[in-house]
Amino acid sequence: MKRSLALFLALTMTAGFAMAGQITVGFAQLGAESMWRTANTDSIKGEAEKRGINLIFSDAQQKQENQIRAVRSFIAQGVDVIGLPPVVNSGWEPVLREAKEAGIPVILADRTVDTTDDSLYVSFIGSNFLDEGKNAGNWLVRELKAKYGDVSGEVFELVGTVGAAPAIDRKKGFEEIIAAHPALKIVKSQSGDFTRAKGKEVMEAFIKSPEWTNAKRKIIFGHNDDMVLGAIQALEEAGVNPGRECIIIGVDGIADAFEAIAQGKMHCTVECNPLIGPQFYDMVESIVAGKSIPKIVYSIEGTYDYYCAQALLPWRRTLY
Ligand code: GYE
Repeated sequence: MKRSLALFLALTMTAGFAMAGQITVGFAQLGAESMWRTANTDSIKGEAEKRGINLIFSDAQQKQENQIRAVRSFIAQGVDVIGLPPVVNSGWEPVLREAKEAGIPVILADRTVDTTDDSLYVSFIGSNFLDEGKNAGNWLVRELKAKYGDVSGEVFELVGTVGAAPAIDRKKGFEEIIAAHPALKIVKSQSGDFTRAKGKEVMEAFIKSPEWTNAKRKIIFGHNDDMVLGAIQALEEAGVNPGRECIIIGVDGIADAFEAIAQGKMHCTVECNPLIGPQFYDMVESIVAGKSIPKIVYSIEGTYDYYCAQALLPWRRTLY
């Protein structure tokens, strides 16, 4: 009796007092590691407020165990729908099964999971990371052909979080494209965990390597713009002119990358749209209304280099 009273109090307090008929969503955000993520969080929070949805939001600080704990607490609180951007793609089956058994639909928002049982989540909303890697590779091949007439060079790769879907697939997509050009090779590849600080650290180590000293045409491919911006800082501190001495490609399309491109410090950014709040809650509302929903919803994305970045920077600042 006492226990159930305590449980009742705990539940009503953390659920944020949903009003009758109000939809409650638990969103287990993975962290605040990049500008992409900040924009994504703003989109998820802002759109909930606009629609009058009771959002229970948590930040796992890039730790899977924190995300799992958050999902379990959403299950205990009996939310209507759970939103989950999984920090890494493995190790989710037990907790997803718990949600399924409790009858709570989980939408994978942004990143995917590696499972053979796709009944464990109702849908994935986000980007096609494989295509993003291919977009980066295709832009590079085109650029090398246009600028030098030959497709060769040494790629220094800043990898995202180890085991994360965007890191795995961006690498795969990029490698698929450059595989057709044997003189274009990845010579160094290391994780910068999608953060500016770690991107800088990894670049500092790259600069000291023999591969860097021996490289004839230096190319930097970062799995996100924040790591690339950290790398640019490392290059400048080491007296390297990033725009002139390297070819630099990032992913996300954050406004700071547009600015770096417009300043001639970076060459290209492949778009990855973080503003998925409206699509996410459209889906939540459809689920609650008992409507059927698609299993995958991909964002439509482009690639931006000098002329676009210069012209579009003011517009981009209004987005992310
Ligand atoms: O590209 C990166 C962020 O999961 C698509 O996570 C997202 C990635 C994004 O840290 O900047």
